[in-house]
Amino acid sequence: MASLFLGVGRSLGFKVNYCPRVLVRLFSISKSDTDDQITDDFDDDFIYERIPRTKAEYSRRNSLPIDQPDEPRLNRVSIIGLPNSGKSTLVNQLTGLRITSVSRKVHTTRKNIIGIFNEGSTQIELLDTPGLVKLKHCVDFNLEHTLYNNPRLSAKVADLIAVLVDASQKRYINFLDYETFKLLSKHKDKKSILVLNKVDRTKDKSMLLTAVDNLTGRFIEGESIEGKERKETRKPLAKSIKMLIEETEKRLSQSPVETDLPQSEELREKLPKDLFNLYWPNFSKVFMVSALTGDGVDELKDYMIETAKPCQWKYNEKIVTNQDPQALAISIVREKFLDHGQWDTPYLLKFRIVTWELDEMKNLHIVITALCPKSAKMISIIGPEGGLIARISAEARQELIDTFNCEVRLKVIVKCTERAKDKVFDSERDKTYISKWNQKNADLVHKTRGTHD
Ligand SMILES: Nc1nc2c(ncn2[C@@H]2O[C@H](COP(=O)(O)OP(=O)(O)O)[C@@H](O)[C@H]2O)c(=O)[nH]1
Ligand SMILES: [Mg+2]
Repeated sequence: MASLFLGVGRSLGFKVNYCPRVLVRLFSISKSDTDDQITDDFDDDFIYERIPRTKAEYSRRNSLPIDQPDEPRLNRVSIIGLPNSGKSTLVNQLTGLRITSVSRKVHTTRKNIIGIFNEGSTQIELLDTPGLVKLKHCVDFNLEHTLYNNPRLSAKVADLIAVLVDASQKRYINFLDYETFKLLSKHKDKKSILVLNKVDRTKDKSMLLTAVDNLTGRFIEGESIEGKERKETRKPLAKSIKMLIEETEKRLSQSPVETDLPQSEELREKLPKDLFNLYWPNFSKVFMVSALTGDGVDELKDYMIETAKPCQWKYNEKIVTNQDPQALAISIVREKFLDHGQWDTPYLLKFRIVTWELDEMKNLHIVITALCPKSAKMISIIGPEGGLIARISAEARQELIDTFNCEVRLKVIVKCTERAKDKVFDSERDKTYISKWNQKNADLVHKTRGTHD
């Protein structure tokens, strides 16, 4: 089997590091291999500070009773914002753990992910959400419904809505986007805060003040911002914005998926010419942070703790996330494919855990397959001579080490699921290409450097 694999690898011109023992193990995977090999380190003293390493440990933590502290307090914080504004980075920074995936590409977070941290008798539940997009966007790009529903769902259950804006991008700091405005209108009685993120990338700090003015309309909790030099230029709470909020609420009550700006003739006359001049006058507070470096994040954290309401805790103190370790590992590998892959190719991939073992030395052995439905895309996933997949694997392995706080041996297998007969060939090049990929067991196995058995 190993030689067959190597033959295929060589015929495709890829450099494949291999070790016969690994391949034998790889090709003789049985169902029991996919279960966690339970080495129960559940009683470790460090258990609070890290993410569970096995599904068994994850389930056991979840089944623990919740010990309520004296005078417990809880704050459920929904973190919403446009794709790439840094929501997941912020959740990781606030929890001090690598709970959720971060990537330069959009739509890395596909559904709500919960991160939890406790401070004294206060529990903070952070809801990391997919980027806010219009329904039309989800339909056009055939995205999962969770991308549309989940941010809206999280705002519904939250005590505090934190709107994250990428302050390093001029186009985001001039006005609030309508999807955010709509969500805030729908929950206008809830506490909300504005968080300007990526301040480390903003060289011109006056831009940040302009952003605050533009996004709040110079209003905090509906009141004008007081300030000597600001007073002169302060604009009154525009009637048009009040009307727009009312109109938006009315339309949302009729149809919760309404996505366009209100277009009624009467309203259009009264609204500013530039309908995109939106702001939210009811933010309780504005924060300027760098989720990446941690600048300003402590102030935000303190605010979340201060505004927590007396309420029973929802989770046992040992629980840090609702993500099971295998889902987390998949999201890390996907994130690396997204970071390095071309165009939309990485979005086509489906991931499966083939092996997940925690050995007695507390090393994790993970094998993940990436299933690619299109043979023509394989080359852009693997890269010339397998260079890209090597980089992806190495980076994913490092992230996994940081996440699980232990040594990780990772193998990533890219497998093409397209069958030749399903494909209409349109060129000689395609024919040879596909036939190569459809040879029996034409999986490309990449063994991450440093993982030789
Ligand atoms: N320079 C800088 N980059 C950031 C900051 N926060 C997030 N990023 C980067 O922005 C990109 C998107 O971040 P991510 O957390 O995935 O955004 P999300 O889509 O809103 O969850 C990633 O490349 C992050 O490293 C920040 O404060 N400063
Ligand atoms: Mg995200």
